[in-house]
Amino acid sequence: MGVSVRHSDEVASAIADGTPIVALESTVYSTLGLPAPQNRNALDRSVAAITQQGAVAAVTAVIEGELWCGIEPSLIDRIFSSSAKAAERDLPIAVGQRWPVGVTTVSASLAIAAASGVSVFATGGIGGVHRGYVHTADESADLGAIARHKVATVSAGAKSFLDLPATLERLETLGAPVVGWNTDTFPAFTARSSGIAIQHSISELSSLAAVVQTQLGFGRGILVANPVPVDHALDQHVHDEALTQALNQVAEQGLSGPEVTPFVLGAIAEASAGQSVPANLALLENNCRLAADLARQLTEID
Ligand code: PSU
Ligand code: MN
Repeated sequence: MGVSVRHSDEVASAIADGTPIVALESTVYSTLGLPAPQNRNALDRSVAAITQQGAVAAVTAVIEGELWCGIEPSLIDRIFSSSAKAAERDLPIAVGQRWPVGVTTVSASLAIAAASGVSVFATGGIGGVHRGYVHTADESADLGAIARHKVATVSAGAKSFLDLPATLERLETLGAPVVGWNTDTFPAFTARSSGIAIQHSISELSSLAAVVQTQLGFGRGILVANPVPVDHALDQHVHDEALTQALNQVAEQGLSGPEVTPFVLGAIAEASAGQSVPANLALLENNCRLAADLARQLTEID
């Protein structure tokens, strides 16, 4: 007895006939991830990038207490205004208590994708180990989910406000391989590089697919780190100033738990005078494109 997941007609037929599919989260497209109306624009661009590369996009969410992998187009508007964040551990609550809408984080999306047999997932930047972890023990559920579920995650590394060395250490402990797409350093979301070395850089789609296929064969996941496109990286000075301001605000307001990430993302957008948003959109689109290429290549191996 597994969980029951609903699919749009388009995604249901893609599952049935083996068309490549890329799962997407919904938190990043809600008010928690990007300011309106850019969140809608971000989803349109993400879906278009996946479609152009010959794959089908499957947005995950909880709607009226049901899990969706490939939301029905008539229901998609529900996610743009939602602020009900659902991580993996919230899914049983969201279903059991019939939440009208729950926007899925990376961890929740991976659980739903895996339950639907979808092998590739794209996001912007994953969550990770927060700075000050020794005091708060705040580590995103994303990391465990990336390792545990039989799905490849494509992201522009992890967000710059995290403790990135600790994030990579945790991925190692959890047994999640990290491979760079044309990079031998870990990307830091709107920055192409954090300066932290990662061991494996891959630049051929066929070898990426072979690595992913092997790890999925173990029934487990992998992180593919794809740097933001050169022209769209956020100016480092603008970023650093905005980040310092945002982190000070978190400390002043004594924020903790699931509200930290949306707050910091919003504060960075504000403090960078909106400059972080186009970078965010560009890297999302870029990850969707690579994820679709990977999904296509995987179906060719099969
Ligand atoms: N990356 C973004 N915007 C976001 C997130 C990631 O560019 O909104 C979301 C993702 O859904 C991710 C979540 O899974 O933040 C992590 O939250 P937390 O740190 O509370 O685990
Ligand atoms: Mn947390």
